[in-house]
Amino acid sequence: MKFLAVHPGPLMYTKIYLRLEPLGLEMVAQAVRQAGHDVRLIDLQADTWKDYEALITSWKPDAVAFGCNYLANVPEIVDLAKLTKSLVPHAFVFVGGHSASFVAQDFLKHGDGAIDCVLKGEGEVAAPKLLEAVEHDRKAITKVPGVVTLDGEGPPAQFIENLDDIRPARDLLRNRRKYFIGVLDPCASVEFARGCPWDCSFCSAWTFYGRSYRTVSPEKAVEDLERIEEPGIFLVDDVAFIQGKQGMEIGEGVARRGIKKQYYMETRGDVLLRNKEVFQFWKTLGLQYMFLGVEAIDEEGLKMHRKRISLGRNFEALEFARSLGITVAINLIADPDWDRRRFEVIRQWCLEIPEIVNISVNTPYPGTESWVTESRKFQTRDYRLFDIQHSVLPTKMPLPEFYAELVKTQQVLNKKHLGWAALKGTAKIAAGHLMRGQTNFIKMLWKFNSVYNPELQIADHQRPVKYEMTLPSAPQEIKNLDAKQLFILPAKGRRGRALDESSEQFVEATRTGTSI
Ligand code: B12
Ligand code: SF4
Repeated sequence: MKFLAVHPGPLMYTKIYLRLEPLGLEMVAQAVRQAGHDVRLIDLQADTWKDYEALITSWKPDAVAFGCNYLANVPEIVDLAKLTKSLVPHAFVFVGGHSASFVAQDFLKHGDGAIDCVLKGEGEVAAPKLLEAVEHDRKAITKVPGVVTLDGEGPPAQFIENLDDIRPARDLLRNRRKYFIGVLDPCASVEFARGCPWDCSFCSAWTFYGRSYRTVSPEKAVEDLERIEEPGIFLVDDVAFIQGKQGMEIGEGVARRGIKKQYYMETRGDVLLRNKEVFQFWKTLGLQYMFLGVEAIDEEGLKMHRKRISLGRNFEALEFARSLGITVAINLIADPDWDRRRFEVIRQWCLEIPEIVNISVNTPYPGTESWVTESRKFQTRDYRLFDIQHSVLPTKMPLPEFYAELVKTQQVLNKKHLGWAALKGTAKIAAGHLMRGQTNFIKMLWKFNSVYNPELQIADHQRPVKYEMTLPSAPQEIKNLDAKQLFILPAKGRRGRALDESSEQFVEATRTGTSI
């Protein structure tokens, strides 16, 4: 069969900092290719709708699959699916990915017949099975693990047996030079581990994978890195190097083979402190940027997000990261309840520290505990506003004032890190990029003010809403919630986590202690 995998366009705010390759979709594409199909992939972060139309009308795929990791992309994907059915009516159209898995029924409803099914969970096992059913026995579609159709749901989603079995189909992307994150330009993405053993209330990384945690073998990880041409590497793992041993083994392989790259990774403060020697080693291998999900600078905020790490430990982790001599970015979550004073405190704090600070807005997402326990009334049913740059909950200050404060805070950070200030500090890097014809990073430095603007944010709330999302019926109390109900992939308990006993104990001690 002719199979086309499609990644939707960029999100309106994050696009100025980054554009990264659709790794999950490349995994699905590779699994389908290994099953003997003719496969193509188009990424609308780097190509246009016109390119997409031209491709489907000329190539006429038999199946078209959209990847939906981000909730804000739902309306675009529904429109793309409708366009696809109108131009290639014989094509079987389906959607998968992180967010699609949590809003499968909504997708089918909005699709109005243009979306044949949603495939929940990991796509590597299910997508080839689905195509087999589409080609040979349409009735068997409802037996595919994780499938959701208007006629009913299939058996539970299925894990890929071993992450080593499939490597991403990087060769299918035609614009590889367009992928970057900050100064890592161009940049490829890699995966060393999948899932997260913690259970933060605002996050769906753990619910999607049933609180499992699996690793790629050091040999495969090193092979993957060796094949990549880009000098920058973005590690997609939710929490890098939870298991110190795996980090050391991959690092030793990288050193042995003389692989020279610059790395960006995300981790938790407590993991950084626990595995100091691993991060020190990776600094010598090219670790340049680290993102720490600090989330709050007061104990009350940390408790609210159930991060289970003390403020003291987070600050200690920041100190250690600084001592490594790498650039550290941290994330703080702004709550819609924040008033002017709170924003001011944050602004002052941000100016006192050398780190890059990213501010996101507390947003309950489908699939998270917050989604079902949040008792404040959602103010919108527009998927596009669920991008953690907008407030979907009622704000204490009038909304225009909330955005004015938010953008003022982001502007302070922008002045510190983007535009001329950044160019001064990164002039050598920028010149190097220009010489290689890489302009993604340079362009980003001046885009901030045209994108981050309180009036534009308010205007986003006033756009007509074509597809309204289903909201939770009534807030549940946390004590009555069975987190397993949120899982997409079934929980395997302890055996689902590739952690040695001491790492498992460490995770247990630092998470909230749900019984799963
Ligand atoms: C890496 C990552 C990023 C990276 C890169 C994203 C990119 N474009 O590649 C960065 C840091 C840049 C990022 C940014 C953001 N992210 Co992010 N990100 C992730 C993360 C940690 C891993 C994604 C990943 O690559 N995994 C590895 C690959 C192999 O897995 P995968 O993509 O999920 O694909 C598998 C399945 O989903 C499925 N699948 C995927 N596509 C398809 C398609 C079909 C047809 C099928 C059948 C199956 C299928 O099969 C794949 C293989 O098993 C996830 C959390 C998570 N663990 O999933 C959050 C996550 C997706 N991000 C999230 C958010 C909120 C954001 C931001 C909005 C945050 C911000 N500060 O603004 C931005 C928006 C980025 C953008 N698109 O513009 C949320 C999404 C929330 C939501 N419901 O919308 C998540 C779930 C994290 C969370 N804590 O809740 N992100
Ligand atoms: S540590 Fe918490 S926020 Fe980070 S990926 Fe795991 S569950 Fe999500």
